[in-house]
Amino acid sequence: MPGRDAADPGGAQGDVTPRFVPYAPAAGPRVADAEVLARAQAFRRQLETRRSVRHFSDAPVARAVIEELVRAAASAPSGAHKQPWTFVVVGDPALKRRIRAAAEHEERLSYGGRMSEEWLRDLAPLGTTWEKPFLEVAPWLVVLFKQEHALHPDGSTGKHYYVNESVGIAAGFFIAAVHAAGLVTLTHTPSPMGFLAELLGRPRNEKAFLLLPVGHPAPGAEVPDLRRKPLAEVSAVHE
Ligand code: IYR
Repeated sequence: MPGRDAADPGGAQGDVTPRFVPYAPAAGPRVADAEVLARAQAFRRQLETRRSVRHFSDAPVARAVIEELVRAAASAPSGAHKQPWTFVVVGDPALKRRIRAAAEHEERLSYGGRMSEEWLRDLAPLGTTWEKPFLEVAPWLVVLFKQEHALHPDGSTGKHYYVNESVGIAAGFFIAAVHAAGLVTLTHTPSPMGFLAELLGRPRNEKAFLLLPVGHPAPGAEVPDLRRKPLAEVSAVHE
């Protein structure tokens, strides 16, 4: 290996020579300070209009749109660039019906006693119940699975790193992409979620992470009247 010898402490890393390519935006002019602020503000304002919506229209959304949203999500950074996620996209009405039935079975048990009194009190302002009609009404359900480790075609396995962080970031990208496209979603976490891997025939290295229905909002859809914490409450600065 060029540039490596027995004294190199690189260890296993020494097996691969890193290859770098230009960061494309660095080839253009530096963005002026005022423009940086304007862009940050515009993006922030757009994100602030996002809400978790639970009332969906059954109006169709093209599969090509969902594929773009998944591509956007899959551009997220991940531990050692292992991209430890699988986005399973479900539009089949029969499968959506089965997912709804299984999710509502779990949710009925959760709302009926598995969740603590404090938890139920905390959820009260959201107006959620065990009933999840959106799982059938939304044209698409995107089930995001985390890959706890790699599972190669020959059956061998490999390590994945910071899986929850990586998949959480990808979920954030997905949610932002849905919003930017003018559609709505919510992060649904029927608990326990084991039924999803089973119904969707996922390999043993995958565990359901989030279920994200995607579609247009129902006409007149409402959301809870919530306030976001002000900047001073969510941040601390050491300048
Ligand atoms: N999984 C349930 C309960 C639920 C829990 C939390 I934390 C929420 O922020 C919202 C709902 C459900 O989806 O209804």
